[in-house]
Amino acid sequence: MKLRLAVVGAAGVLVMSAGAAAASTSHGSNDSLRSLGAKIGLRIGTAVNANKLNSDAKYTEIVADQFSTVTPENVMKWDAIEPTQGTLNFGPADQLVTFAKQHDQLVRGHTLLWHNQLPGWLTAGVGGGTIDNTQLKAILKKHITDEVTHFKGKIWQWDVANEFFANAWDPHPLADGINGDDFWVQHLGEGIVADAFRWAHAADPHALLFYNDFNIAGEDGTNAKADAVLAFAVKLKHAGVPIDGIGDQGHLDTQFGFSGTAMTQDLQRYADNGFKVALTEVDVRTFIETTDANQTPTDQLSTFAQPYEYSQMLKACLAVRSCISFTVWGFDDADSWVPGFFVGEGYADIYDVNLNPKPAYTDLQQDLQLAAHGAQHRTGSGAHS
Ligand code: 9MR
Repeated sequence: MKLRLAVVGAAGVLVMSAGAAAASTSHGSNDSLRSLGAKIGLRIGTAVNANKLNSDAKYTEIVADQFSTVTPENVMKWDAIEPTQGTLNFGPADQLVTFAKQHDQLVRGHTLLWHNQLPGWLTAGVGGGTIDNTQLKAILKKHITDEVTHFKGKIWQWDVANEFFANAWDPHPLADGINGDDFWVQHLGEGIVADAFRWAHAADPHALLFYNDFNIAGEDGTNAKADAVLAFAVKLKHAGVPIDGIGDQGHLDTQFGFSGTAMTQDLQRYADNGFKVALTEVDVRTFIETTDANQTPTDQLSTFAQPYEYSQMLKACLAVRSCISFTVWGFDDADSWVPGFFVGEGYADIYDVNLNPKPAYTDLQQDLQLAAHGAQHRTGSGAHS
């Protein structure tokens, strides 16, 4: 079913249409993030909570109207796709893919190879010794092949491998920066990353294949992780591994420093080495009054820092021609993963808990307006006028 929307105010507030005056939503209303991004070839995306899509009308309208690419927040992960070994459950992900097609959106597939959200039968089998490493590799190959084949032709970018590199706090990095404690690296060695790209490419040769991670575009003080990812990706490319792009997740926290300049430089460095780049999971969290359901920040200054960091990330993407999509990791605070993962933090998204746009939304919209149209020419600024 196509959603019909009518009025979208300057701040992106949606008003339901009763009928004939409704504008088609397939390309978003005029001031929507997606429409503005489209003018410069940039896709604006969101992670989608599949439980809300088509069941919460306002949520669904915003997804349709504001975004030109969608990422399933959870329903394409292995535990969702194969909760019981051999029984594949593509239903919820198929619904999102159908929705995206109806609304002229492209899909970022997320994610094929990760240490998290693995099916219980798999981790139990490996832990209990009933799945040995040879079997594990065959099971993984089947998983990637089955999933990519199922969605063949319907996925724009796949996050093939996710979060393989060590952070400063991880105790056992390998020589090239890969996390030696990663589940897959421990069992199958780091060559499994290249295998995953090859298997995905064999199943859908037209999908863009991405390596996805956090703190790999200027957020890491030493830049060691970004350096390691770049060197690794270049090595794969030279070895003929089908890797097209690098995704920086962009999960920021206002309590840490952040340099938009460093992000721009790192994104450009990937681009200069022949990779497409994408901001894949953008959000900016801060400390909140935890007793307040509205996720009000504890510090007034963070209500300025939060939209500022969004804007800096978008500008970094805008500055790099190979940056082809900018995706927020959920658009509303009510659905954010942040309060459940970081004690005392929230306010991470661009819409509030009641699905109203926040200053971060307006900042992104203004940045895109300027990128799309430039500033209006001044009149009356001449010496004699
Ligand atoms: O937002 C996702 C949350 O709903 C899940 O519970 C969580 C489980 O691992 O994964 C979250 O998404 C993650 C993404 O898939 C990969 N990068 C980090 C994201 C936030 O944890």
